[in-house]
Amino acid sequence: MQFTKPLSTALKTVTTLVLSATLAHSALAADVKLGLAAALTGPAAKYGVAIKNGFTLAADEVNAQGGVNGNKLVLVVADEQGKKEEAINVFKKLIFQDKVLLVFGPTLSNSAFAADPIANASKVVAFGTSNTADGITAMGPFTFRNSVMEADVLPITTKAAVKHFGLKKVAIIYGNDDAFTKSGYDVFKATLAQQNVPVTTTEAYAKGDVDFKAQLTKIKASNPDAIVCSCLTEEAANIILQTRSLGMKQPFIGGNGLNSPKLFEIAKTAGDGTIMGSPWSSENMTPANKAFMAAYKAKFGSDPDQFAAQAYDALHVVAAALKNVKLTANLPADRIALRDALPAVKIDGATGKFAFRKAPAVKGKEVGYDAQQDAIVNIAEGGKFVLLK
Ligand code: 1QQ
Repeated sequence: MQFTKPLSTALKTVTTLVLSATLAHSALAADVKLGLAAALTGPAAKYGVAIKNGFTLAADEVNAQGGVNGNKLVLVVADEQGKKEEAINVFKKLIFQDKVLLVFGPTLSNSAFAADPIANASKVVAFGTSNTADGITAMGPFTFRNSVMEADVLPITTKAAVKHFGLKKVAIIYGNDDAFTKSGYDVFKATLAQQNVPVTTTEAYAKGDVDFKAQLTKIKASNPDAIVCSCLTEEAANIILQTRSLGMKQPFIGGNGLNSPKLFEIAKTAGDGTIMGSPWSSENMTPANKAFMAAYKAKFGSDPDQFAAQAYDALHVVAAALKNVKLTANLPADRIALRDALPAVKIDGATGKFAFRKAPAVKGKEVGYDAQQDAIVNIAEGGKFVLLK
């Protein structure tokens, strides 16, 4: 080697080389940042906090076992408050500022319809763990979900409820300004028509309503055998309580939104007899679910719910995909590589056997992936959901 440069310059070159070698090395065994946009405040926090807990538990488990390919998973959590505008802000922060590899969330379908287009435009996976409305994965090829859509769950739930109670006619109540409650309503309406169950009356309410007496009085007058409720948990709990105060004894049939312990914190045993479909049950005694439930209780001091279970499974799905991704520290390429590794993942998790299913085709558009998972039907007894046998 010829020493043509002054010594100080040569030293600088060496230092730079050493530094970049260190950087390249740390890029290989680095932190993998995964964003989580969840409703941690506001009414949807009933779901969002359980979701955050599920993710934290799973990430801690993966990291305790050495991470993924030696990389530590780091969750970057942001509160989207269950609001569309906040979901947009939080997605932008996670994608452009925090530079996460993927974004989990948001909590509500309503917010996903606002925020997921940003992820798709930025070629970053938006992975919903609680979005069950129709059309979520039609938003683009970067939208994935492991939440089972209402369209898959409600026909099974309705059939079981009709048989269990011998229902002849039902009334419907639903929220008409939320993507999830509206989508659940559309599915219930089609399902009831298909199963030849007449609807005595259909009543709607708006987000934030707390008094449902006007709608319930009409439902009472129509004398249904049961009430179908496409509602989020807090509204459902208040509707159930007000139904009882009007002297109505009908059982309820609901979707995914009802599957929260919060329903019973408010409605107590007034909710008994409610039938609801879900991929997850605390009575599902598979080794994976037993381990999940015990670990959750040990860490958070309370029992998990469906939303915690789906979040927990989603982290394990992404960890499984990451095992097959060679991270390069080229963020846009890594984001796409992770997207391409996801569809093949299959796991046996807290919610049972899980696989992805390509979303129904939309003309002229690329679509994402839905959950391929069986739903089970639960009934509320003594203030909690148990398997309907
Ligand atoms: C949705 C839902 C809610 C119940 C989320 C917690 O399923 O908004 O799609």
